[in-house]
Amino acid sequence: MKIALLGLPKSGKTTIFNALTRGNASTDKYAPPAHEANVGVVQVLDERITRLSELYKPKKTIYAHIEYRDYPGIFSSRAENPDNALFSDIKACEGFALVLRAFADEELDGLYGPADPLRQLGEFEDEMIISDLIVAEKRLEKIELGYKRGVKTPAIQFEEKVLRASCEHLQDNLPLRGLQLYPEEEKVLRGFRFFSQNPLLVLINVSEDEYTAHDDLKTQIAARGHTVEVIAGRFEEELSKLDEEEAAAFMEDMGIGESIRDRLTHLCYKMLGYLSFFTVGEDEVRAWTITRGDNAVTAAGKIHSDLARGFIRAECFKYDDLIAHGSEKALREKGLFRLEGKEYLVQDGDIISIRFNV
Ligand SMILES: Nc1nc2c(ncn2[C@@H]2O[C@H](COP(=O)(O)OP(=O)(O)OP(=O)(O)O)[C@@H](O)[C@H]2O)c(=O)[nH]1
Ligand SMILES: [Mg+2]
Repeated sequence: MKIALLGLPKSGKTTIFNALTRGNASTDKYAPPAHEANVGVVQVLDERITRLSELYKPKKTIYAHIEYRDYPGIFSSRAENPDNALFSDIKACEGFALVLRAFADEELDGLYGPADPLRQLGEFEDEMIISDLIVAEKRLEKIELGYKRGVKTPAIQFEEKVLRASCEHLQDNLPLRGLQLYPEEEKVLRGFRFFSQNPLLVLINVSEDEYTAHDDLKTQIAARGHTVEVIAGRFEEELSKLDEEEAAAFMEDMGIGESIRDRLTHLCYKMLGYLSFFTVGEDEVRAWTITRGDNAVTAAGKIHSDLARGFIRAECFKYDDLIAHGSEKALREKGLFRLEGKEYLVQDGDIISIRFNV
């Protein structure tokens, strides 16, 4: 899973990136925008995989992972010419985490205006909407040109209709994620990977002494349909440099229950509607990520395209049942070992083995 860390200049993206990845990327206050993203990978330390690995003692244990991509602050009306190469890089990410600066800093306030998270959120959404509008209008111009040359198919006309509706919506300054679409329309738009179609995980970056002072803001941002979390960025960056025991003591003082890595993992899964299923065996215990509502064939395809192509059945049992009853044998005896067909909707915590024939 690729998550883009986005936000206005100097909102604390790299600070949070360092906290997440235990990295050491520069957070120089005066550095000009970088030209590429900092990239770091964080394991999803799902304790269910750890337990399964203890049970099956496989040769390999593979956790899921999240790749965080920390982009320079290019989404601002003040930003100099945005870098188009970065735009397509960002669009390849599955989820967007937007960092808002809520900590005061005399110099940053002077350069970028006071830390006003709601204004930043508005500005960011506006920039996304404008970028999308430019892309949609360019495509419409091309379609028009095609019509003049006699290129007019039902598919292109359908695309035009969907794009016109999208443009109207964007011109009202509304993000595309709020546009009601039929699945076929959705399919047309998906190809463009419009920015404003993505859900946002909003991270309110506060200073340590204001960690608990932002409940109202959190509620307001959540009311706009975003997933939201308050993060004391610089504090978390410092925590990431400590050993676990030391960090735990500081976290307790602050009332932080889980590491920033674990908190963001849960939030990203929630925002994207992702869930985990597992495969187990002597060779490998492994976590796989799919979207809620995906069926057994889609799950099979994650493992290997042959498994989806030649899918016969999914042998399936629940992680919780395995832990409760101790072994696959006990599950079979209790009738908790199921055979599921193509349409079965995979559940979080399913342990699956695909029967297939190609
Ligand atoms: N007080 C305080 N300062 C912070 C916090 N987070 C970041 N900073 C400071 O803000 C400045 C900018 O932080 P960065 O993490 O580099 O911000 P950025 O969003 O990556 O900046 P660009 O990539 O240049 O847009 C640095 O001087 C950080 O030390 C925070 O939570 N509290
Ligand atoms: Mg940065």
